[in-house]
Amino acid sequence: MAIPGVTPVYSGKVRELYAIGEDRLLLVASDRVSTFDVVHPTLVPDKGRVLTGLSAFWFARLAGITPNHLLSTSTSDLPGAWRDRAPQLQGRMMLCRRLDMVPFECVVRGYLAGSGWREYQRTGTVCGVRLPAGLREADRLPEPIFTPATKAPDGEHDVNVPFAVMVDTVGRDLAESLRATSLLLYADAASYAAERGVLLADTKFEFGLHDGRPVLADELLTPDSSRYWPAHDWQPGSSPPSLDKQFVRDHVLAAGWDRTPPAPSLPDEVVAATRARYLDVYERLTGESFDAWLARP
Ligand code: PZK
Repeated sequence: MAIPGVTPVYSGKVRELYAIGEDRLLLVASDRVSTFDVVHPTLVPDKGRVLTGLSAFWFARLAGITPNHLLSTSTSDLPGAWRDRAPQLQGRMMLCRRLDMVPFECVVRGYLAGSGWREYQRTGTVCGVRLPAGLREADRLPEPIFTPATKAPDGEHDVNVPFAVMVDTVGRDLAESLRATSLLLYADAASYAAERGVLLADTKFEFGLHDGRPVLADELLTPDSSRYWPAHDWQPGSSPPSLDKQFVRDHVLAAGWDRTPPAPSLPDEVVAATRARYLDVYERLTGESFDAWLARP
Protein backbone atom coordinates (compact mmCIF):
# COMPACT_ATOMS: atom_id res chain seq x y z
CA MET A 1 0.00 0.00 0.00
CA ALA A 2 2.19 2.82 -1.19
CA ILE A 3 1.08 6.09 0.36
CA PRO A 4 1.39 8.84 -2.27
CA GLY A 5 3.82 11.60 -1.40
CA VAL A 6 5.50 9.81 1.50
CA THR A 7 8.64 7.71 1.18
CA PRO A 8 8.84 4.52 3.23
CA VAL A 9 11.94 3.94 5.36
CA TYR A 10 11.67 0.28 4.46
CA SER A 11 9.65 -1.31 1.73
CA GLY A 12 9.03 -5.04 1.86
CA LYS A 13 7.44 -7.40 -0.62
CA VAL A 14 4.00 -6.96 0.88
CA ARG A 15 4.26 -4.10 3.40
CA GLU A 16 5.83 -0.74 4.05
CA LEU A 17 7.31 1.04 7.03
CA TYR A 18 7.15 4.84 7.44
CA ALA A 19 8.92 7.03 9.98
CA ILE A 20 6.65 9.06 12.27
CA GLY A 21 8.93 11.59 13.92
CA GLU A 22 12.10 10.30 15.52
CA ASP A 23 10.91 7.44 17.64
CA ARG A 24 7.89 5.86 16.00
CA LEU A 25 7.20 3.84 12.85
CA LEU A 26 4.02 3.22 10.91
CA LEU A 27 3.77 -0.34 9.63
CA VAL A 28 1.30 -0.67 6.76
CA ALA A 29 0.21 -4.07 5.48
CA SER A 30 -0.81 -4.16 1.81
CA ASP A 31 -3.14 -6.59 0.05
CA ARG A 32 -0.26 -7.96 -2.02
CA VAL A 33 0.24 -11.71 -1.94
CA SER A 34 3.30 -13.77 -2.82
CA THR A 35 3.90 -17.42 -3.55
CA PHE A 36 7.34 -18.97 -3.82
CA ASP A 37 8.73 -15.57 -2.77
CA VAL A 38 7.31 -13.75 -5.80
CA VAL A 39 4.53 -11.14 -5.51
CA HIS A 40 1.50 -11.56 -7.77
CA PRO A 41 0.15 -8.62 -9.75
CA THR A 42 -3.33 -9.30 -8.31
CA LEU A 43 -4.37 -8.04 -4.86
CA VAL A 44 -6.37 -10.04 -2.31
CA PRO A 45 -8.78 -7.44 -0.90
CA ASP A 46 -8.47 -6.95 2.88
CA LYS A 47 -5.53 -9.34 3.26
CA GLY A 48 -3.44 -6.59 4.91
CA ARG A 49 -6.32 -5.81 7.27
CA VAL A 50 -6.67 -9.45 8.27
CA LEU A 51 -2.96 -9.75 9.02
CA THR A 52 -2.96 -6.50 10.99
CA GLY A 53 -5.99 -7.64 12.99
CA LEU A 54 -4.28 -10.93 13.75
CA SER A 55 -1.07 -9.20 14.84
CA ALA A 56 -3.04 -6.87 17.12
CA PHE A 57 -4.89 -9.85 18.60
CA TRP A 58 -1.68 -11.75 19.34
CA PHE A 59 0.15 -8.69 20.70
CA ALA A 60 -2.66 -8.20 23.20
CA ARG A 61 -2.89 -11.87 24.08
CA LEU A 62 0.85 -12.33 24.57
CA ALA A 63 1.59 -9.00 26.28
CA GLY A 64 1.95 -10.79 29.61
CA ILE A 65 4.92 -12.75 28.28
CA THR A 66 6.90 -9.88 26.81
CA PRO A 67 6.57 -6.16 26.05
CA ASN A 68 5.92 -5.29 22.40
CA HIS A 69 6.32 -2.39 20.01
CA LEU A 70 2.64 -1.83 19.21
CA LEU A 71 1.39 1.60 20.31
CA SER A 72 -1.88 1.88 18.41
CA THR A 73 -3.86 0.55 15.46
CA SER A 74 -6.18 3.56 15.44
CA THR A 75 -5.96 6.15 12.68
CA SER A 76 -6.97 8.78 15.25
CA ASP A 77 -3.52 8.42 16.84
CA LEU A 78 -1.76 9.46 13.63
CA PRO A 79 -0.15 12.89 13.35
CA GLY A 80 -2.35 15.46 11.61
CA ALA A 81 -0.49 15.23 8.32
CA TRP A 82 -1.51 11.57 7.99
CA ARG A 83 -5.21 12.00 8.77
CA ASP A 84 -6.32 12.38 5.18
CA ARG A 85 -4.95 8.89 4.55
CA ALA A 86 -7.10 7.43 7.34
CA PRO A 87 -9.56 5.61 5.06
CA GLN A 88 -6.85 3.65 3.26
CA LEU A 89 -4.93 2.98 6.49
CA GLN A 90 -7.95 1.95 8.57
CA GLY A 91 -7.47 -1.61 9.80
CA ARG A 92 -4.07 -2.13 8.16
CA MET A 93 -1.78 0.15 10.19
CA MET A 94 0.26 -0.37 13.30
CA LEU A 95 1.86 2.63 14.96
CA CYS A 96 4.93 1.21 16.66
CA ARG A 97 7.79 2.20 18.89
CA ARG A 98 11.01 2.50 16.93
CA LEU A 99 13.57 0.01 18.24
CA ASP A 100 17.14 -1.01 17.60
CA MET A 101 16.42 -4.25 15.81
CA VAL A 102 18.18 -7.49 16.71
CA PRO A 103 19.64 -8.81 13.43
CA PHE A 104 18.23 -12.35 13.83
CA GLU A 105 14.90 -13.95 13.09
CA CYS A 106 13.81 -15.86 16.18
CA VAL A 107 12.22 -18.92 14.60
CA VAL A 108 10.45 -21.56 16.66
CA ARG A 109 9.45 -24.87 15.10
CA GLY A 110 7.03 -27.36 16.61
CA TYR A 111 6.81 -29.44 13.43
CA LEU A 112 9.28 -30.40 10.73
CA ALA A 113 8.62 -28.40 7.56
CA GLY A 114 10.20 -26.09 5.03
CA SER A 115 13.91 -25.36 5.43
CA GLY A 116 13.95 -27.31 8.70
CA TRP A 117 12.78 -30.46 6.94
CA ARG A 118 15.33 -29.97 4.13
CA GLU A 119 18.21 -29.50 6.58
CA TYR A 120 17.09 -32.49 8.66
CA GLN A 121 17.08 -34.74 5.58
CA ARG A 122 20.64 -33.74 4.75
CA THR A 123 22.17 -33.66 8.22
CA GLY A 124 19.76 -34.97 10.88
CA THR A 125 19.91 -31.52 12.52
CA VAL A 126 18.06 -28.24 12.26
CA CYS A 127 20.23 -25.19 12.93
CA GLY A 128 22.69 -27.49 14.62
CA VAL A 129 20.00 -29.03 16.88
CA ARG A 130 20.29 -32.82 16.64
CA LEU A 131 16.86 -34.43 16.19
CA PRO A 132 15.81 -38.06 16.60
CA ALA A 133 16.32 -40.26 13.54
CA GLY A 134 13.38 -41.37 11.42
CA LEU A 135 11.25 -38.24 11.54
CA ARG A 136 8.94 -37.66 8.58
CA GLU A 137 8.05 -34.41 6.86
CA ALA A 138 5.50 -32.48 8.96
CA ASP A 139 6.12 -34.67 12.01
CA ARG A 140 5.58 -33.04 15.36
CA LEU A 141 8.93 -32.51 17.10
CA PRO A 142 9.53 -34.06 20.53
CA GLU A 143 9.57 -30.48 21.79
CA PRO A 144 9.58 -27.10 20.03
CA ILE A 145 13.04 -25.92 18.98
CA PHE A 146 14.53 -22.46 18.59
CA THR A 147 16.23 -22.11 15.19
CA PRO A 148 17.56 -18.59 14.63
CA ALA A 149 18.19 -17.22 11.15
CA THR A 150 20.05 -14.22 9.87
CA LYS A 151 17.89 -11.80 7.95
CA ALA A 152 18.57 -11.76 4.24
CA PRO A 153 17.58 -8.87 1.94
CA ASP A 154 13.94 -9.05 0.84
CA GLY A 155 13.38 -11.85 -1.64
CA GLU A 156 16.43 -13.76 -0.45
CA HIS A 157 16.02 -16.68 1.87
CA ASP A 158 17.01 -16.21 5.49
CA VAL A 159 20.00 -18.29 6.51
CA ASN A 160 19.56 -20.74 9.39
CA VAL A 161 22.41 -20.46 11.88
CA PRO A 162 23.43 -22.37 14.99
CA PHE A 163 22.42 -20.74 18.28
CA ALA A 164 26.15 -20.24 18.98
CA VAL A 165 26.34 -17.76 16.08
CA MET A 166 23.60 -15.69 17.68
CA VAL A 167 25.42 -15.84 21.03
CA ASP A 168 28.63 -14.62 19.38
CA THR A 169 26.83 -11.70 17.74
CA VAL A 170 24.44 -10.40 20.43
CA GLY A 171 25.94 -11.88 23.60
CA ARG A 172 24.89 -14.87 25.68
CA ASP A 173 22.44 -13.07 27.97
CA LEU A 174 20.38 -11.52 25.19
CA ALA A 175 20.48 -14.64 23.01
CA GLU A 176 19.28 -16.85 25.87
CA SER A 177 16.61 -14.36 26.86
CA LEU A 178 15.25 -14.16 23.30
CA ARG A 179 15.29 -17.93 22.98
CA ALA A 180 13.40 -18.41 26.26
CA THR A 181 10.84 -15.73 25.37
CA SER A 182 10.36 -17.12 21.85
CA LEU A 183 9.70 -20.61 23.19
CA LEU A 184 7.16 -19.27 25.71
CA LEU A 185 5.39 -17.25 23.00
CA TYR A 186 5.25 -20.25 20.69
CA ALA A 187 3.97 -22.59 23.40
CA ASP A 188 1.11 -20.27 24.31
CA ALA A 189 0.16 -19.47 20.72
CA ALA A 190 0.38 -23.08 19.53
CA SER A 191 -1.79 -24.46 22.31
CA TYR A 192 -4.34 -21.66 21.86
CA ALA A 193 -4.46 -22.22 18.08
CA ALA A 194 -4.72 -26.01 18.44
CA GLU A 195 -7.86 -25.57 20.55
CA ARG A 196 -9.30 -23.77 17.52
CA GLY A 197 -8.40 -26.44 14.98
CA VAL A 198 -5.25 -24.78 13.69
CA LEU A 199 -1.72 -26.16 14.03
CA LEU A 200 1.07 -23.62 14.33
CA ALA A 201 3.86 -25.53 12.58
CA ASP A 202 6.43 -22.79 12.98
CA THR A 203 6.72 -19.04 13.31
CA LYS A 204 9.22 -16.24 13.25
CA PHE A 205 9.53 -13.54 15.90
CA GLU A 206 11.53 -10.35 15.61
CA PHE A 207 12.81 -8.37 18.55
CA GLY A 208 14.37 -4.98 19.03
CA LEU A 209 15.85 -3.20 22.00
CA HIS A 210 14.33 -0.23 23.83
CA ASP A 211 16.54 1.24 26.57
CA GLY A 212 18.56 -1.97 26.31
CA ARG A 213 15.58 -4.25 26.97
CA PRO A 214 14.11 -6.69 24.43
CA VAL A 215 10.77 -5.75 22.89
CA LEU A 216 8.74 -7.92 20.50
CA ALA A 217 8.38 -6.24 17.09
CA ASP A 218 7.20 -6.70 13.51
CA GLU A 219 4.01 -8.55 12.61
CA LEU A 220 3.10 -11.31 15.02
CA LEU A 221 1.86 -14.82 14.29
CA THR A 222 0.31 -13.88 10.95
CA PRO A 223 0.04 -16.39 8.11
CA ASP A 224 2.90 -14.47 6.40
CA SER A 225 5.25 -14.97 9.36
CA SER A 226 4.00 -18.41 10.38
CA ARG A 227 3.07 -21.75 8.93
CA TYR A 228 -0.51 -22.53 9.95
CA TRP A 229 -2.04 -25.87 9.02
CA PRO A 230 -5.66 -26.96 9.29
CA ALA A 231 -5.49 -29.60 12.06
CA HIS A 232 -7.73 -32.04 10.18
CA ASP A 233 -5.45 -32.00 7.10
CA TRP A 234 -2.34 -32.83 9.08
CA GLN A 235 -0.70 -36.12 8.38
CA PRO A 236 3.03 -36.72 8.77
CA GLY A 237 4.70 -37.77 5.52
CA SER A 238 3.85 -34.65 3.55
CA SER A 239 3.36 -31.02 4.42
CA PRO A 240 -0.30 -30.00 4.51
CA PRO A 241 -1.11 -27.00 2.32
CA SER A 242 -0.73 -23.76 4.23
CA LEU A 243 -4.03 -22.51 5.55
CA ASP A 244 -3.99 -19.23 3.64
CA LYS A 245 -2.37 -19.62 0.24
CA GLN A 246 -3.49 -23.08 -0.69
CA PHE A 247 -5.71 -21.94 -3.58
CA VAL A 248 -3.05 -19.58 -4.93
CA ARG A 249 -0.38 -22.28 -4.94
CA ASP A 250 -2.71 -24.88 -6.41
CA HIS A 251 -3.73 -22.46 -9.15
CA VAL A 252 -0.27 -21.28 -10.18
CA LEU A 253 1.14 -24.80 -10.22
CA ALA A 254 -1.81 -26.12 -12.25
CA ALA A 255 -1.35 -23.15 -14.60
CA GLY A 256 2.21 -24.31 -15.17
CA TRP A 257 4.03 -21.33 -13.66
CA ASP A 258 7.72 -22.25 -13.22
CA ARG A 259 8.13 -20.07 -10.08
CA THR A 260 10.38 -17.53 -11.77
CA PRO A 261 9.25 -13.88 -11.94
CA PRO A 262 6.95 -12.43 -13.00
CA ALA A 263 4.23 -14.21 -11.04
CA PRO A 264 0.98 -14.71 -12.97
CA SER A 265 -2.19 -12.78 -12.19
CA LEU A 266 -4.88 -14.63 -10.26
CA PRO A 267 -8.43 -15.34 -11.48
CA ASP A 268 -11.38 -13.87 -9.55
CA GLU A 269 -12.42 -17.20 -8.04
CA VAL A 270 -8.92 -17.82 -6.64
CA VAL A 271 -8.88 -14.31 -5.16
CA ALA A 272 -12.34 -14.80 -3.64
CA ALA A 273 -11.49 -18.21 -2.16
CA THR A 274 -8.20 -16.88 -0.75
CA ARG A 275 -9.87 -13.83 0.76
CA ALA A 276 -12.48 -16.10 2.37
CA ARG A 277 -9.68 -18.26 3.76
CA TYR A 278 -7.96 -15.26 5.35
CA LEU A 279 -11.21 -14.08 6.93
CA ASP A 280 -11.84 -17.59 8.22
CA VAL A 281 -8.39 -17.79 9.85
CA TYR A 282 -9.01 -14.41 11.47
CA GLU A 283 -12.37 -15.41 12.88
CA ARG A 284 -11.22 -18.86 13.99
CA LEU A 285 -8.22 -17.54 15.87
CA THR A 286 -9.69 -14.38 17.35
CA GLY A 287 -13.23 -15.63 17.93
CA GLU A 288 -14.42 -12.27 16.59
CA SER A 289 -15.99 -11.24 13.31
CA PHE A 290 -13.71 -9.57 10.80
CA ASP A 291 -16.35 -6.85 10.38
CA ALA A 292 -15.88 -6.00 14.05
CA TRP A 293 -12.16 -5.45 13.39
CA LEU A 294 -12.96 -3.10 10.49
CA ALA A 295 -15.56 -1.22 12.53
CA ARG A 296 -13.32 -0.41 15.48
CA PRO A 297 -12.99 3.32 16.14
C1 PZK B 1 11.84 -2.79 11.49
N1 PZK B 1 11.52 -4.18 9.80
C2 PZK B 1 11.00 -5.19 8.89
C3 PZK B 1 8.63 -4.46 8.55
C4 PZK B 1 9.07 -3.62 6.01
C5 PZK B 1 10.13 -4.17 6.76
N2 PZK B 1 9.71 -1.39 15.78
C6 PZK B 1 10.69 -1.34 14.83
N3 PZK B 1 11.73 -0.48 15.02
C7 PZK B 1 12.70 -0.41 14.11
N4 PZK B 1 12.71 -1.14 13.00
C8 PZK B 1 11.73 -2.01 12.73
C9 PZK B 1 10.66 -2.15 13.66
C10 PZK B 1 9.57 -3.06 13.44
N5 PZK B 1 8.73 -3.78 13.25
C11 PZK B 1 11.06 -3.80 10.99
N6 PZK B 1 12.57 -3.48 9.50
C12 PZK B 1 12.79 -2.62 10.53
C13 PZK B 1 9.90 -4.59 8.06
C14 PZK B 1 7.60 -3.92 7.80
C15 PZK B 1 7.82 -3.51 6.52
F1 PZK B 1 9.27 -3.18 4.78
